[in-house]
Amino acid sequence: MALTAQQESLIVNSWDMLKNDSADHGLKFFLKIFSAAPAATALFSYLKDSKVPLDQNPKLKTHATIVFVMIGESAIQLRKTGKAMDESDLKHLGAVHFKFGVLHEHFQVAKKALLETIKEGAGELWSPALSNAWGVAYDHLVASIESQIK
Ligand code: ISQ
Repeated sequence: MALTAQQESLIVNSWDMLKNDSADHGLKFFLKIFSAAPAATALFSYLKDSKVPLDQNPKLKTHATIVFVMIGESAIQLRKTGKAMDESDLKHLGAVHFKFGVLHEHFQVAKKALLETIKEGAGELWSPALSNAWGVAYDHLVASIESQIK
């Protein structure tokens, strides 16, 4: 299902605010995933030999920021273009997730973590409708990535 105009404006308004703290939200998003699925830390080479705690790892923060911004920008461009992501970016993301054997249930763990992060970050802008709109956009992105994997 595509985004409605109302869902789009909920996303645009909240992203305007959330993107200003992308690094903190991104890190929080990743930490939530790792607390739900500790084995996921093994996917990141830069975490393996690291002695610093996860929440103080600068490489993790940088990577988490990139992923969080990518998800946000994907939601923003969905209504503009009808696509969650450019073909070439999608091919790359499909290949990476295929390589690591990512399954649908992993994406669901990340969805829960993302929606919790947005709830904590959106403050007064948060509503069930906002959460639902982000969920719809996220599902589009995941469906696009999964279409590359299958
Ligand atoms: C894969 N893609 C996005 C975020 C992630 C967080 C933790 C583990 C794997 C991930």
